[in-house]
Amino acid sequence: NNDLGRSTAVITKTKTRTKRPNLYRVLLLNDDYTPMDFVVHVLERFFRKDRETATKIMWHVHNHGVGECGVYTYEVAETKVAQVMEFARQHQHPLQCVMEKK
Ligand code: NFA
Repeated sequence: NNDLGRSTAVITKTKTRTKRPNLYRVLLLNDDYTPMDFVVHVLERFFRKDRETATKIMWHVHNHGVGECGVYTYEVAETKVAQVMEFARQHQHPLQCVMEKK
């Protein structure tokens, strides 16, 4: 600005608005055929679980029909599901992996 020779500066401050992303649970579904060791391996390889945690989740899925492997943003969850489904297909196991909005 410049009023009557008095020079001023105008600083515009942009407000930061941090949006929380939508989150998605990635779930494994039980079936009668996929070997328990294979499920534990999937949890270690694609969901970065240690052996003990992976084994707990595997038993939870086996006993309850479904269990949570992790919570991710949309694109990450979508990629995990695709990777697990392709890996199960390659090994001819019927293991199913799905995602659901939290
Ligand atoms: N129910 C499978 C079995 O008895 C093991 C399994 C666990 C499969 C978790 C899928 C998910 N071999």
